[in-house]
Amino acid sequence: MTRILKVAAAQLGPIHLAEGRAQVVERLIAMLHQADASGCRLVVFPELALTTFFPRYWMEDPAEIDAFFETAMPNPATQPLFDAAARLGIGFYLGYAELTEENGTPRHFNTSILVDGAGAIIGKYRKVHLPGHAHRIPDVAFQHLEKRYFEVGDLGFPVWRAFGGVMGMCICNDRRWPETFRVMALQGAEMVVLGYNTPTTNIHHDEPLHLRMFHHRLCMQAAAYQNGMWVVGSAKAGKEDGHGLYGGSCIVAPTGEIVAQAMTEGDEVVTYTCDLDLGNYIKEVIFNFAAHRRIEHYGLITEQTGVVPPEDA
Ligand code: ING
Repeated sequence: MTRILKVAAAQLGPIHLAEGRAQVVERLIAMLHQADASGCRLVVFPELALTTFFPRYWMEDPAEIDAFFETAMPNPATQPLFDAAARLGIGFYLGYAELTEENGTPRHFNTSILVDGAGAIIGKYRKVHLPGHAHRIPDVAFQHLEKRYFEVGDLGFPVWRAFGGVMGMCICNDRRWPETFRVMALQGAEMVVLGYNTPTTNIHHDEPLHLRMFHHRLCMQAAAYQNGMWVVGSAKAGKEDGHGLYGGSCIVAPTGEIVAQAMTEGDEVVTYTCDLDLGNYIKEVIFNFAAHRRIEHYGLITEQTGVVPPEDA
């Protein structure tokens, strides 16, 4: 029997500094209902979906920084979202800033959770690939301080049996690193869902705008095809207090084809009826890992972090 999962990439428009979590959660619930009306059973919200993309700001006061984090999940602000999803029987992916405490030490992570149709959290992921910088860069329009505000994720790249298949999660910059998807594919992942907040401009390089969207799609399409999996990416988009984030939320088939994508930079629900068996022929032949991979030649990938070029002749 074909395993069908109708999924929604629930793209969020901008969240301004002045917008509280209650207002955002109302927007998320509205998109849940839209997705439900079209028969979706899984809704993918963006990275850091409860607040503005605060790593763009230099902050020094720990209380100011921690105000962007959730100390519990669900919590009073997000409980209405969990309740609405459970009433509808819809699962969801939610990205948020996680503040937790381990052995008396506060820990800060860029986190996502996978919640089932009964409102139970079945999986948690903490962002591994933190882009940007930890120091303040002078004379730029915005900062990208994920390395300052978050620790590197400590949960690896787990997968879960859910929604009739094997599901994986990642977050934003993770999609640019092929290791992310390969590690989950080696565990049988058939769909990886992710949220992202990607600035429309590059503060380090005068990069043509068309390349931003090209690279975003390239990463997800390559990952989908090379691992025979569905990839769903959901943006927080638009101008947040004047700072642009691009949209381009999309659903990518195991063939590498984009089968649905957002048209706007606002709140927009992008849906597709996914056949979870579509990637089988790709994984049984061309990317049959057991038949074709040669791990005896891949050692450098995990033994070496940076580049070591050959000695000068
Ligand atoms: N944002 C961006 C992303 O990976 C970035 C950062 C943009 C890195 C463009 C490289 C090039 O989509 C987050 N939040 O990771």
